[in-house]
Amino acid sequence: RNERMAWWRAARFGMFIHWGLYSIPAGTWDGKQIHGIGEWIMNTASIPVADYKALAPQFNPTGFNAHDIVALAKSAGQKYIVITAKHHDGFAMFASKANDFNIVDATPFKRDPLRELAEECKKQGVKLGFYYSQDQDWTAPGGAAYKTGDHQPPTFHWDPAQNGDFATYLHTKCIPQMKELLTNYGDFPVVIWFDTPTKDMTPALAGEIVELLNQHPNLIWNNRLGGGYKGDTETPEQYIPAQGYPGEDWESCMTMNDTWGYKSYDDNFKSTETLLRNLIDIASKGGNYLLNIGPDSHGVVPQPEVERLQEVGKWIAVNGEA
Ligand code: FUL
Repeated sequence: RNERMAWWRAARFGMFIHWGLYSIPAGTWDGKQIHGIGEWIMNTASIPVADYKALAPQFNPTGFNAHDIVALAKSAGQKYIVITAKHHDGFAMFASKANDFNIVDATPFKRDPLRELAEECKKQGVKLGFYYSQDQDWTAPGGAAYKTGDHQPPTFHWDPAQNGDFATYLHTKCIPQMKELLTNYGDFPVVIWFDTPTKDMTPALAGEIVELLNQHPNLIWNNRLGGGYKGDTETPEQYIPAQGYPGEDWESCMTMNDTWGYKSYDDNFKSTETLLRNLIDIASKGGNYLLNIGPDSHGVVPQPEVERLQEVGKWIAVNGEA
């Protein structure tokens, strides 16, 4: 374990990337600004599955440039990147034979950004991990959903197209896609970042995923798989624990504004000074800082985020590694 965690413990600072179809509505649906975090828009606005899926043919993010994103992370002093391979909306940002709701098969873009990032990360010496929403999936039948709108228990689904059996979803989409992610990208991923487990993820079902993870003994995964598994890392979200987590590996993930996925009108950006103070606070308590960027629907990183990362990097260059 210590050997496996060594690079991660030394890294201190990483880049989180939330990017997907939700960058198209960018916080607005049917002319209304939708409250809350941008990547949750399908759930918060109860968007029907067919309407949400209709975003895919509009997704052509030709401004995406893996070289520049990896170079940006490097210039900021970030040692690893974790990108949303699939968020709760169920859309795969990678080539997937297991499910055709993916960026290669369902969009005019037809490129696999994860592959491009993997190649650049290898070239530029940055590590790459994948976020994968293993439990919530709002477009696959049987995928779980959290309630944020007026959805009815027990499933919290809002569209009959979401109804189905969770184990079937797991066996036909989640596990096959995890296999793709774990085998198709060369040296990567070094991290799998799970999220938002529900009670659907029983110990037995989670155990099937763990069996797969165990075939990759150097892989680091977080404490959000579900089914009672603790994983390798604690994941305080949007806060810095006062005492850290003595004796544990932990990573505070945080946004620069108030959303993970791009929202066109969220300009509530923290100052570079605040970001630096967070980095120093976290590092001094033995944790890692996973700081998010949210590229827009063209694949372009918002300028306020670029500027802040570059300024953080300049401070690190002058004042030494955190
Ligand atoms: C949360 C998710 O529901 C958010 O959308 C985001 O991905 C955050 C990092 O984790 O729990």
